[in-house]
Amino acid sequence: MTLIATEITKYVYTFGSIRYDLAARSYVMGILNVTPDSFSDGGVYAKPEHAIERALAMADEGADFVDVGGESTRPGSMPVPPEMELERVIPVIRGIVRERSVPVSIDTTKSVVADEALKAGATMVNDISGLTLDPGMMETVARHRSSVIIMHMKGTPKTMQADPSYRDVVGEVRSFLKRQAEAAVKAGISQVIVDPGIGFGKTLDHNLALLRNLGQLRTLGYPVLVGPSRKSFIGAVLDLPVDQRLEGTAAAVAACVLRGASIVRVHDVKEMKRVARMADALRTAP
Ligand code: HH2
Repeated sequence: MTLIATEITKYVYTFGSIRYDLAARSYVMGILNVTPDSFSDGGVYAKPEHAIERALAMADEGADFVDVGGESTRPGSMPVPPEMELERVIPVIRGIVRERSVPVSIDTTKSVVADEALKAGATMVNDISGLTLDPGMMETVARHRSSVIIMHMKGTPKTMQADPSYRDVVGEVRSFLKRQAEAAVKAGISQVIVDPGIGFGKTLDHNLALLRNLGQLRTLGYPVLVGPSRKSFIGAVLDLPVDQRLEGTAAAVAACVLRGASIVRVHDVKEMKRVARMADALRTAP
């Protein structure tokens, strides 16, 4: 009996006043890059008022989360100082939580940024380094009783696409996520989400292998998030530039949902919400 109860409640996570059963359906996370240089929307939402407006629009389009980032992590990008990241994200987070109850995550690898963002109303930390870059991050997330997304990345954004190689990409990514998730739980973090890190130190074949074998990440026992939106693996398959990757993103989102992803991180919320709902219906059909 206990086992069944545990299984049922295991993926029920709370984000402030919002409670989601991450096993019941798929959830859409809208991307908000408050940066001048992100790979697909750099500069568009650099002003706080434009960023807040976009976040509210995404919430109205059905975003289940809004992920706010103040540092681009596109291949080749350089880190920005924490003061600059804070200046970009804090007014935006405050503006969103004032207007909507949609859970906000902070996309950062820095514990000072995470700390301030959580104080400003964010309820989840999205760490693309999987809690490895900043030694203070684990304690910060635990202290705030925040949720965390642990993402796999090989190397750093500056160097990660310089000939990445693996003996067994799915096995290595899985082992990393398992190790970091277990460390997070041990540090007192109870709501952990894992992410294979599409495009972060991976070739086209690595990305496709991870997406094809998402089920192996599911067996870790944590909800899985995937971020395929507009990424270069879609450009490589379809030979299309970043502004023409909507259909490729839709195919990837559908595949992720069918293979058990709980959350998809996307730019095109309205469209991908429809894709995710359709894929949910296909996944759960009797
Ligand atoms: N991808 C990007 C940034 N953050 N976080 C998670 N958890 N998973 C991802 O796949 C992921 C992420 C890169 O995409 P984007 O935010 O659109 O671009 P940029 O890093 O240039 O701002």
